[in-house]
Amino acid sequence: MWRGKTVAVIFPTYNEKDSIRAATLGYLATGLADEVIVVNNNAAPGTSEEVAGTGAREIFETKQGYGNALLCGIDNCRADLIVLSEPDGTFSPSDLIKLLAYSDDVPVVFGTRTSREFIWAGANMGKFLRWGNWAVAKMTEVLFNTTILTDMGCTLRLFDTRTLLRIRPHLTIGGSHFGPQLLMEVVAHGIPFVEIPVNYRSRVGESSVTGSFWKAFVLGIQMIILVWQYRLGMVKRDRRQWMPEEREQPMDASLVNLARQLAVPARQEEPVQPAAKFARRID
Ligand SMILES: Nc1nc2c(ncn2[C@@H]2O[C@H](COP(=O)(O)OP(=O)(O)OP(=O)(O)O)[C@@H](O)[C@H]2O)c(=O)[nH]1
Ligand SMILES: [Mg+2]
Repeated sequence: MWRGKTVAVIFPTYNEKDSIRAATLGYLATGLADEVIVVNNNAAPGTSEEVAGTGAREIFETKQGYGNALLCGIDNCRADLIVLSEPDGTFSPSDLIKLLAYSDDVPVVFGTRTSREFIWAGANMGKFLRWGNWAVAKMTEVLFNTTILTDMGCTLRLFDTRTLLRIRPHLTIGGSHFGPQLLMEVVAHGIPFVEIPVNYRSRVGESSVTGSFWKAFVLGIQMIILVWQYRLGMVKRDRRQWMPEEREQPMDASLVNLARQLAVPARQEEPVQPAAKFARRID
């Protein structure tokens, strides 16, 4: 729960049997996620057993593909805020609070995996992937005059559910470049967003997409074609633009006062005894 809004985390899963349990428990342990929805996309045998007993809801999507799996999760989610993530150990549940903090200001928060300080040793974010993602994102930023963009395909993203309901009819890609299409539809609908750095770690198990240079290369070309298709108006549709008045009103004064009355008084800290604190060292 975040400021009275329910929060759901959606995991598409295909080949994450060895990491899905820890990832699920990690998000639930934050105390911020009300629900974890695991979308089993013909996943490796044993995945359901790992999910069982964690408290996550497992649903099944037989149509193969990253996009199909995420869309199935979105269509089966009723939370106010929807977070997309992966259960492969690459993302940190502790980053959830960072996404939520920005959701107070904008209805969509994209993660970026290309900030150097947030890329952990062993993460699959070498020069080609990092600069490739950065270049296509910068191209998109310039072509559409958006706010800063440095990553096209980071799964870790937060959406106010109203934004997903609006763009849902336009989401048609069932495969790996679903992520860039989701981003382009947010842009095409004029939905305000921000991009924030998120931790990116090494994957548990084999990557089936960006682990292979050629697969990543083809995905990059598909991303560039997709962006230009949007730019050249080839994905013309009737889109209801996001209006500035759709921004949520700031909490009114009565709510702020009520929150103050309900707040638990701060705990009185024990006064620190300097002598005692340093006693050991003085000895
Ligand atoms: N490759 C693949 N992934 C799927 C499929 N269905 C769901 N997924 C999920 O898509 C996510 C991305 O797949 P990964 O193998 O982690 O690929 P990756 O190299 O991390 O790709 P990026 O996250 O784009 O860097 C994982 O959470 C998968 O479980 C599918 O049919 N194929
Ligand atoms: Mg992954």
